[in-house]
Amino acid sequence: MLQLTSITDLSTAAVFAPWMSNDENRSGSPTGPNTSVITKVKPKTKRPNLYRVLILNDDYTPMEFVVHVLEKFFQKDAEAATKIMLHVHHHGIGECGVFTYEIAETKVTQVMDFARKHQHPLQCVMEKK
Ligand code: TYC
Repeated sequence: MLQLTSITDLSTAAVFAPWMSNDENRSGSPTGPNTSVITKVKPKTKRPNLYRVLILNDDYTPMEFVVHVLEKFFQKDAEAATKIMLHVHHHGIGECGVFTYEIAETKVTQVMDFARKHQHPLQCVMEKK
């Protein structure tokens, strides 16, 4: 007879080793006749580290250029982009988005290259959340 306790969720699995008799387990200890070993499988999902991409205020970059950057690289519509730009203008710094490390790094590089190409001093940085 197989002694199985109830399996209550999908992360629970029975592990059977076909080369072992039913009265031994992986530690080699007998568990008694006709006994199965139930092993829990841990879901191994990890949340990625997240990074804020921020832009900084300065006295020279035109407001329209900052709005354009937010539309072009951060998929903001005109209203959202204008709000962020004005927040940065008044408070000195503001969030463009939150991304995994590689994406955040790419955004920072894209914005810095684009600002430099147009000879604006706009600064863009990333910060771990
Ligand atoms: N302060 C700039 C101006 O008055 C506008 C500006 C806003 C610049 C946001 C940078 O990240 C910035 N022209």
